[in-house]
Amino acid sequence: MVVLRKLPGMPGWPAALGLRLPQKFLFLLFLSGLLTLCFGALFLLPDSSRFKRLFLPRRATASASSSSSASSSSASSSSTRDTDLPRSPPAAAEPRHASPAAPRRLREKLRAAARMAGPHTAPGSRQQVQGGPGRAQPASGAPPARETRAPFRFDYERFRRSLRHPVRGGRSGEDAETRARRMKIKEMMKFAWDNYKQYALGKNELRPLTKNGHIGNMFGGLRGATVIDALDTLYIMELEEEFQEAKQWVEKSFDLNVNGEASLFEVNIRYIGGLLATYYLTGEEVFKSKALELGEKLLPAFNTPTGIPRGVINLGSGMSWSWGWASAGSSILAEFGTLHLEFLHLSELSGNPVFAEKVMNIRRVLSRVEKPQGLYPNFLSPVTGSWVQHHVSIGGLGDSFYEYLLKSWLMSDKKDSEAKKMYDDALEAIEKHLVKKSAGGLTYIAEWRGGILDHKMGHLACFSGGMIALGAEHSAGDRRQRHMELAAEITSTCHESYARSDTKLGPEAFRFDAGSEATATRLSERYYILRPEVVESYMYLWRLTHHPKYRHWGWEVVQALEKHCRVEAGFSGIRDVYSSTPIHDNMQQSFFLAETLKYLYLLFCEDDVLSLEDWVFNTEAHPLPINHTDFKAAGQP
Ligand code: DMJ
Repeated sequence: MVVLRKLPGMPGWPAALGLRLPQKFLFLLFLSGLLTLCFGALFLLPDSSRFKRLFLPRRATASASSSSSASSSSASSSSTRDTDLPRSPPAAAEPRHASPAAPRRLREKLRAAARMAGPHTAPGSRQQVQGGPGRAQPASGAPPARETRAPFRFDYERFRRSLRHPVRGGRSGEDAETRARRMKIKEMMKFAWDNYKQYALGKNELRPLTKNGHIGNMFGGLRGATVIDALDTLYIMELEEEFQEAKQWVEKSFDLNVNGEASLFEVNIRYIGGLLATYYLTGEEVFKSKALELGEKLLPAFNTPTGIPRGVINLGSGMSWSWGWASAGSSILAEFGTLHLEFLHLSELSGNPVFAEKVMNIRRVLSRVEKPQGLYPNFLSPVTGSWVQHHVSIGGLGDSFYEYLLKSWLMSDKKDSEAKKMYDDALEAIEKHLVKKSAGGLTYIAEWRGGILDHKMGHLACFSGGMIALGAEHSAGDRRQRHMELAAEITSTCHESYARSDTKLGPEAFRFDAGSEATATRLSERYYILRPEVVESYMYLWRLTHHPKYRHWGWEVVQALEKHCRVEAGFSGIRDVYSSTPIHDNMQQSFFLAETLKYLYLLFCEDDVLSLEDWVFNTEAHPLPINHTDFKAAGQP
């Protein structure tokens, strides 16, 4: 109407009826042009899928699907390098609606949309995962695109048939003492859970002295870290009622629509790991869908020039950044190197390769970057892909990166030979440069700062006894024997760090200098926060050697926990392991239920409970299945 009024000599629509023939002709010509323009615009508007569905013939949907997969193929290959990817990509399925006869501009526009949607439309993608800021859903809340193929479905029954042992074991034959000790650990788990439930359900951890909950700032507004971390332990220990309580909380109260700053690493190992493991153990869909939904929320952290994710992500907005304390905006080796196992399973369960692509890209960057003396420093720039500082450690900041190399290979049923080679090479460099023997004959793994050794081992580094033993078990000849000995020696050193304290619990870090041997020399390193790494190594060494000393040492830990950490309403860390009447830190860490108690329990189980032939444990002790059947090392070329 506005246009009509502006035309010279045309006062309005009724007056147009009185026009002469050439004028009428011109007017009709103009009108038909205008209509064509409007009709065309319906297709070119960004949110035009509803109109297209109305106007395009049905068969166009199917015929366009092949061209959509071609365009999405190029999308996936460039996705991890595109820093400008939108956080909520447009509907990935839109190209399926493009008619082969649609104008070239339209087809180009739709292809561009698919490119922006990136990996969500990668070839072979059979299902869009719902939820999260990165989710692929039709724009403006339009109904989901019509699928032309059957939606992807993970075959849970087939997976269960592929296991070699019942998950909770099937053999008996243990002696009465072993059974009694296992039952004691089960009682400790029930006590830890019951108190958490009573005083802190829905918070992240229990504060057992003040009998309330702790939320903290590690999980970006997510709650219930202890619930998620405890689920699989409750299940394995056959604490059925308690497992149901935890499951109900997940179903009714676990809210993923949060808006806060989370550690990518912690959310992955505790929440995604815990949910995935519980899904595989029970087949309950709720755990799978929550894991996938949360996994989608983590994807924006990978939008960096190298695809190396930043350490912190806002789960609501998708904004991500590096830790303030990490030098020059770097990402941490143990954080971005500890995503591989969980992300492969997210792809396996969703049929969406995006997760596997993200971690395979991390692998690519790490395998190409030059390593000083073959070692992996702990700080890498997500912008340039180069090391920022030459600090190397098998303890904090480095630890689980090495663990995940070995376990990626094991989880792939030994097909992922690249991971195995990286693990072997890294361990060789560690043996050559970092493994030392103290004056008193204790083997330890030192830290390395630009070529200078720091003769210190953190409690965290004590997981390495178990890891090296697990790797040795799958090696041959010389290397097998050498690594098994190294693993036993390191585990023994870690045991010494416990044995030399008044509480028989180990300090946060211990040193081998200035006359000290496996003891903390600084006040700030004397605390114990219910960490699992030492009992984790006992569990692996027991399973792989059956030497009774590992059960004996594990039982010493149980007694020390009972004596020094058990309080009226749960278990608490202590501030000084060298004090026989230690002060409590008022915190029952969620990893105490996920790891410490689980590894202790498994130490007193038969080997077929969560058999190492069927499962690898993620770094939070959540069991993930080995791919005996068809879950190929997804994302590999
Ligand atoms: C756990 O959250 C994990 O084991 C992680 O890899 C590092 N350490 C803590 C427990 O000590």
